[in-house]
Formats: sequence, structure tokens, C-alpha cells
Amino acid sequence: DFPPADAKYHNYKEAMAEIDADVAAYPSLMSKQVIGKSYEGRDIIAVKITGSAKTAGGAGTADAAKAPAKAAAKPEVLFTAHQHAREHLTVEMALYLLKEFGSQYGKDDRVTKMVDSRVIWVVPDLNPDGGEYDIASGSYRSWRKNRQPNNGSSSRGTDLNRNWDYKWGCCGGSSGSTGSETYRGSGPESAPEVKVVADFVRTRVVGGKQQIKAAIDFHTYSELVLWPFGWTYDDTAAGMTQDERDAFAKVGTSMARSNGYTPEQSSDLYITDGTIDDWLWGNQKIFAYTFEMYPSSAGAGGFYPPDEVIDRETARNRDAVLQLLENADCMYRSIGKEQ
Ligand code: 0X9
Ligand code: CA
Ligand code: ZN
Repeated sequence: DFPPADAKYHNYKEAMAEIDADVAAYPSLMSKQVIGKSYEGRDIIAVKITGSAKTAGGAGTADAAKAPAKAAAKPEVLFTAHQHAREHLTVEMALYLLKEFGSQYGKDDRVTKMVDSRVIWVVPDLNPDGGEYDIASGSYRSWRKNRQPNNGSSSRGTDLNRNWDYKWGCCGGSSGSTGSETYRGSGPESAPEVKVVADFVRTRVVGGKQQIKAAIDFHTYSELVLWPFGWTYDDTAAGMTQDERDAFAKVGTSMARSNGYTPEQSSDLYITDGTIDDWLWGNQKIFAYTFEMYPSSAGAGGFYPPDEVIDRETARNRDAVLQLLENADCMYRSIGKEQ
């Protein structure tokens, strides 16, 4: 388990219990679904959050009554956490979002409006096996990958954030060696955890249209707001027009102003291939960001900041998350090109 000094962090069982308690406390807003299983058989779950209030053009409005088939669907937004085992603060971020959306609904205007007008998906733990392995001995192991064995190797694990099916292994931003911290796996989506979440995202294509419009994948650390692409240094490329890049940068920079992070294209950090945000954008046209949370440096706690910072460092992203939700219906509005 977590060392006693960090007992406020939630291990897998505690996180699941907390989520069940939130769903039980706010049954009209939240529901939980098991979207699949990790390599070792742990449930990977998604929590759906949305209010019942009618929104413009939605079911129940005059427009909808006249043409029910054309009732506007609520834009959907996805928040994911814990691809990397040792980045435990990201699970706390997901738990914070559930608590905040549940407890502030009907109290805070921005939260109420977004919960009513969006469908919010939270996948709080993409790598439960790695997370549990990292804390199992009672002292941190600095584990990053999942816990899947590799054929012909004694080294376990795939880096989930190099295993997504977009330009997988294309560009020197991952490794083909099983022992590497950035091992990309034997093929795209070879990690069951990535397959489960990618399949879930694909189920949100309804009538040929991806319902999820925007996303944040939480990591630690460095205090960054990152946008695609990671596979190329170029700002624009096949699959990224100037307007798309500008909308990414505009909303990303504005989110970063609110939390004090540094905004940049993900390849400004280093080249990566097979990451979730490149796949969500390149394959699904979802405006996907990566947040690297607290701290800013290794010296300030690295992957293991003390549990005393959890409340402050999760609430720090409240405004940024609301900003993404508010922009999700039309990201191009941010650059004055509503379409
Ligand atoms: O290397 C990663 O996967 C991320 N950093 S971490 O320290 N959390 O491992 C950064 C990924 C940046 N690139 C993209 N988001 N594409
Ligand atoms: Ca402590
Ligand atoms: Zn990470």
C-alpha cells in the first residue's frame, strides 16, 4: 500500500470505493460502467456524468418536438488518468472531478451549466495493475508501464502512452526494446488497457459522428499543458490544419493561464509516438490535451509529492477543466471561426 505518510492517496480498491460512494450520492447525475479489464483482470471503469436539465435543441424543446431525430446531442468530454503507474496524483485528479461535479451541481453556476449541457466521461485509472505494483511493497518502485509479460523477455510491461494506434512507432518517440521504459508493445493496442479505452472511445461514434469533442489525459509531472502532435516538431502536418493548431494553442494557452502551467506543443517537450492525444486527435478528431501536473521538477517531489498537496494541486485544475468543457461545443469559437 502507500507509505503511511501518503495514506491520503487512494489505492485501486479505495478509489473504486470512493467512486461507488460518489455514484451512490449523486445517482441522478452519475453512473459507472465497467468498460473492460486490465491484464491482471482489474476492472477499468468509466463514470458518466450529465444532468437531466434540457438544453437548447435537446429533447423536450420545441425544435426537438418538431424534428426529434435532429435534436442536438450534448457534446461529450473525456478525462483520463493514470496511464503511468507512478503518477498517482492523476487518480486523485479524477476523484476530485467526480466530487466537484457532484457536490457543486446546483450550487455553482459554471458547474451546473456544464454538467447539464455536456456528457462528461471520467476514466480514472487506465493502469490499475501498474499502480498497485508500484505501491505493493510499501515503498515506491517508480514503475511506469503496465504489468503485461513480454514474449521471450523477462522484462514486463508496455508503456501505455506509446501503444495507441496512430503513427505507432513511427518516429523514434518510443522503444522496441521490452526492457525500455517507453516500450511501445508488440503492436498498436497490444496492451489490453489501451484496447479497452480505445474501444470505449470508438463506441462514442454515433451515426458516424464522434460524440467526444475534447479530452484531457492527466500525467505528472512538469506543470505543462500539451497539445498534439507529439510525433513531429512541425506545428501543422497532415491531420492538423493551421486553424486546428490555432484552436488547440488558444484554448491550451488560456487553460495554462488559469493553472500556471506552461503551454506548448507536446513535441516541444520531446518527440513521442503512439500517445493517447495523438490518437484521439489524429484518429478521432477529438481536441485532446495532456496535462503534466505538479510538481514542476524532480527536486520538488517528482512523481511522489506528499499527500498534503493533493487538495491544492487537484483544485488547481478546476478552472482549466471548466474552460475545456465550455469550449467543447465549438473549439473554433476560441479563434473567432465558429463553424
Ligand atoms: O512521456 C510521456 O508519456 C509524457 N510524460 S510523462 O513524464 N508523464 O511520462 C509526456 C507525453 C508528451 N507527449 C504527448 N502528450 N504526445
Ligand atoms: Ca503526508
Ligand atoms: Zn505520464
